[in-house]
Amino acid sequence: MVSSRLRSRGSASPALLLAIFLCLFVAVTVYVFVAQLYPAPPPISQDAVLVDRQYDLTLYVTGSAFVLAQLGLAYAVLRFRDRGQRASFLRGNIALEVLWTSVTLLAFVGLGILGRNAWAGVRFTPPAPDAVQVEVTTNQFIYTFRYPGADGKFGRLDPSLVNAPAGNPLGIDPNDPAGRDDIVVSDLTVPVDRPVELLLRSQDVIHNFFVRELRLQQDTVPGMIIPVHFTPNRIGQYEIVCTQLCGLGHGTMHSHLNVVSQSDYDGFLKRQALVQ
Ligand SMILES: [Cu+2]
Repeated sequence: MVSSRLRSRGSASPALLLAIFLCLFVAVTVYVFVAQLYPAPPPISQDAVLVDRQYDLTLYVTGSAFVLAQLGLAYAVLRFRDRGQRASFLRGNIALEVLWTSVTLLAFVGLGILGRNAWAGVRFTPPAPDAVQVEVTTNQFIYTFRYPGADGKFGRLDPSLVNAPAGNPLGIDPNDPAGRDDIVVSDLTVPVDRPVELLLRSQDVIHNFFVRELRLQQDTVPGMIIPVHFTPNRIGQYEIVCTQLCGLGHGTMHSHLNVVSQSDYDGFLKRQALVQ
């Protein structure tokens, strides 16, 4: 027993193997990010560009901390390995602990403050007065979009009138004249280069409205109307998905955001006004 302990003393191979593993681990992780193996689709709004910049900054800061910490660990594993010496014991170091706690605090709070513009811009600032307003209603497992029609006013909703088979999935009150020209569709169509304000609602459980190209993800919550706004700057069709595990059909819950020219948007509203 004693002789086998003596034999294992001073062996560099376990420490060396662990240090090599840590270096490889760092190299592979850095490669996955630098090579951009899973790139995000191009952003389609200025807010999305801000989110991307913030993401990159956060990645540089936390990525540098990760690389330094792992390489430091590899160095320490090798440098302070068992050489048969007596192990020394440290009761902590107040100065060091204050230092690394402050640095971590500064990094987290600082990144949070810097990211505030990207996150809060679409939520806590009012949209432009000429924003196109669309109400978004989620339920298991569909999206329903409502436009206010020619009068610019949404009709009153009455939950007791909700009846999808009868063609009134939102419960629009037929006695409210403001609701007679409301347009209800299952895809979201908006004009390019114009501010759009969404009013997010949910009829049953918590769902989510997520468009990757907008870098915009917002829960929809029963009993709340949550406004978000954005200005899409690229014509195209983009997927809208629900990112809350909202029930058995969650995986099928999606719709489309169609960003079209102003004339196509006018045509869409005219066509829908005729068929509603
Ligand atoms: Cu959902």
